[in-house]
Amino acid sequence: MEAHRLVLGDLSEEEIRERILKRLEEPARIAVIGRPNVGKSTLINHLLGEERLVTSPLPGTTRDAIDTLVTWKGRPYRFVDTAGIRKRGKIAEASEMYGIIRTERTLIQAEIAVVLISTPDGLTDGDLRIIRQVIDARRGLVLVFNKWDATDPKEAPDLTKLGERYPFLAFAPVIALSGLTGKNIPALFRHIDTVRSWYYRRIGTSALNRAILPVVEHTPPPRLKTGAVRILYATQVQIAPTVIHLFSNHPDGLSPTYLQFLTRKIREIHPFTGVPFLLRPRGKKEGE
Ligand SMILES: Nc1nc2c(ncn2[C@@H]2O[C@H](COP(=O)(O)OP(=O)(O)OP(=O)(O)O)[C@@H](O)[C@H]2O)c(=O)[nH]1
Ligand SMILES: [Mg+2]
Repeated sequence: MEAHRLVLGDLSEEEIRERILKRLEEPARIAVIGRPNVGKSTLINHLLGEERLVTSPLPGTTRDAIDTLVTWKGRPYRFVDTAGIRKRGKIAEASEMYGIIRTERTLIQAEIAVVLISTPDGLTDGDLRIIRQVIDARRGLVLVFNKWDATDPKEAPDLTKLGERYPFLAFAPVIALSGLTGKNIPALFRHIDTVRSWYYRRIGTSALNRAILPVVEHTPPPRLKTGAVRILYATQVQIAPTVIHLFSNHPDGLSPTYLQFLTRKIREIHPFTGVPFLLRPRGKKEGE
């Protein structure tokens, strides 16, 4: 799944900076994904300003992923349209599986996933499954409520409440959009830029520990029967996607709940907007 990761290893700070800058000069790679018929091809068409991609009211029009290079304010963005999934009677379930595989394939090459949700349909289980795929692949995430033009303003969802209702989505920017009319497309690019800059963000070890250690001291991990679980320090070991190692005398004693709590606390200082980062416990003895 890691097509473009930057493992920091023994790289010097300067080498890390150079590699990040080189990556950021390349076109942003964006996967446009979502359930059939949510408007993926229409959005990319609008960006292109021409009818190069086939859009139609039938799900499954797009046979293969197509790359589209778009220039916005002088910067290049490569959008990948995910093929629609043909649903036909008995093969509906198989189609759904193909959808998951195709989404996964598109995600491998992408830095950022723009997940389209149909506003008139609301957030469905199918949408949530696709969003979880993005989080599992740890790609940058921008949530888009598309077809906003087709919703009665009185019925429109309150997007500022989404993170309260679904706390696991609170890290991601969410916007209203219409790929048909082009409403809010500048905001889409703004959010893509923000998420991409966090996707390539390197937080130095001392800055990271200034964010973590006071929290750990104030609210240490729950004790095990065998003794206290201590957190020694944290360090970012990978960029794109972000991986942070958390060194502890009992790495297996850190519960998912505590890791989520620490993740939330890190985000209060280093928001990693739209970036689902991984906090991975690692073993180390004190003083080692
Ligand atoms: N009102 C409105 N309709 C839209 C919008 N975007 C797409 N549509 C309509 O929704 C239908 C599906 O659009 P597509 O762009 O083909 O959707 P898709 O996600 O590419 O579909 P598949 O490739 O089949 O998965 C078409 O009838 C579009 O005209 C939008 O922003 N507003
Ligand atoms: Mg399509």
